[in-house]
Amino acid sequence: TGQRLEVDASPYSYAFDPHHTALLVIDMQRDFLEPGGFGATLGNDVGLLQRVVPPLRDTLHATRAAGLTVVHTREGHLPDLSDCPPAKRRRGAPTLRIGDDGPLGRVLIRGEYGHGIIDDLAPLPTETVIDKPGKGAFYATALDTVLREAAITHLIVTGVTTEVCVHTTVREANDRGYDCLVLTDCVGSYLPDLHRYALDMISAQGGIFGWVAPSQNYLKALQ
Ligand code: TIU
Repeated sequence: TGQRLEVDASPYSYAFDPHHTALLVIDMQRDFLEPGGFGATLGNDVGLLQRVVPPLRDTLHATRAAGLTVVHTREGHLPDLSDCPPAKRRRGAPTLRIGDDGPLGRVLIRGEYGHGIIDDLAPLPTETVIDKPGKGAFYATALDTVLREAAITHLIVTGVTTEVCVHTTVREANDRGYDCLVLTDCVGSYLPDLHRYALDMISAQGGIFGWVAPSQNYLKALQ
């Protein structure tokens, strides 16, 4: 019972069967979106990511209503930091390092308040949440197995940040044979220029990593 929906996208129309497509919501955690979290410790203005929330909330609700699979991810580490490469913790000159005590709890540590997904996008009990130690959602996780067991071949990609965890994940997914559509208003960055270039990089060269489109075009296809 193949169904074929089409999204007006760049570089050309993105076709998907909703039974074989998952919405991937990447790292919409307080640690990236709220003051005092990991993103803020790196020197970023975390307010820039807030514009992603309303369109992503609408996209999440419409996707659930249409019955598609939804998968959320969270970046973070075990309390003993055994899954955190020392190089990641050493990098740069943050105000607090991974594992340090901060206003949202220990920075980027699983189970802490800051590690949680924001209330507006809280996962349902039926939805898979993938905890990942890296930027890419496939590295050292069960994501590929989860998707293959659900016969998922297409990914609608959302979340933060565009040129970091979203990009790494799209590249990993593309190499594993998934067709990715990135929703341009449902991904966001602390660095607007890099956001634009990151989206261009995905759709360039005939869709070298995948497709991009505004969420309204995807919602139109779902209707
Ligand atoms: N720093 C930054 O832009 N992003 C991250 O560290 N992780 C994610 O993108 N989730």
